[in-house]
Amino acid sequence: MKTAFVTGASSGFGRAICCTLIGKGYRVIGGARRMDKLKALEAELGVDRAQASSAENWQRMIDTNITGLAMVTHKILPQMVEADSGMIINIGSIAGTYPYPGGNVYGASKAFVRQFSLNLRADLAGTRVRVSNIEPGLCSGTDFSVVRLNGDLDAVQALYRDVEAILPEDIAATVAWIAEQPAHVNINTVEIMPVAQSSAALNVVRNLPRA
Ligand code: 8X3
Repeated sequence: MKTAFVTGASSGFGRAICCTLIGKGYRVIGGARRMDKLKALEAELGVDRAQASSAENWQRMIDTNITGLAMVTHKILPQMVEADSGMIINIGSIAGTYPYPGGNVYGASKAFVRQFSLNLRADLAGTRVRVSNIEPGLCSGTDFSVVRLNGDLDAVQALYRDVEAILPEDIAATVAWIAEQPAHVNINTVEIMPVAQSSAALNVVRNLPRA
C-alpha cells in the first residue's frame, strides 16, 4: 500500500487531497498545525498592499510558506533518499510567477516554493525521488479568499460572481494524477487556472505627478 503524508490536512486543498488519495487506496498521514484555522490561513496568504501589511503578517507567511516547507522537507528527505523512492508534491501558486497588487510576500513565498522544488530536483539527480510543484490560480471552495479579503463576505461573493473557479477537488485530482505517473516520469510544474482567468495587461498609471 502506498503512503502519503499530507500537510495542511484539516481544510482546503489538504483536506481534498486526503479524501482523494484515501479513495484511491492510499494510506494517508495528515499533518496540520494546531493554530486556530483562520490564523493558520492568514499565515499562508497575503491580505494587503505591501505598504499596508503588518510585519507580523509577513513574518507568519515566511514562517509557514518558506520555513515550514523547508524544514518539513529537510526532515523527510534523507529517509526518501535512503529508500530511493517517493515523491514530493508541493503546492505553489500562480502568484509565484505573475506579480499582482497585494501579492507581495505571498507571491514571493510561492516563488520560493517553485524554485525550491526545481532546485531539489537538481540535488536529487541520480536518485528515484521525484519532486513536483502545482501552481493553482483562482480557487473557490476554501477559506482562502475569505481570509485574503479580511472576512468581507460581500467582496468574496463579488470575486467569485459569475466565475467558475478551480475547486479543491481539481487540485486533489492533479495530485493523484502526478502520483500515478510511471516511475520514470517526473512532472516538474503544473500551472492551473480556471478557464475564466488569464493574464491582463501591465498597469500604467496616468497623470502621476512629476517628481
Ligand atoms: C492564489 C492564486 O489567482 O487567487 O494562490 O491569486 S490567485
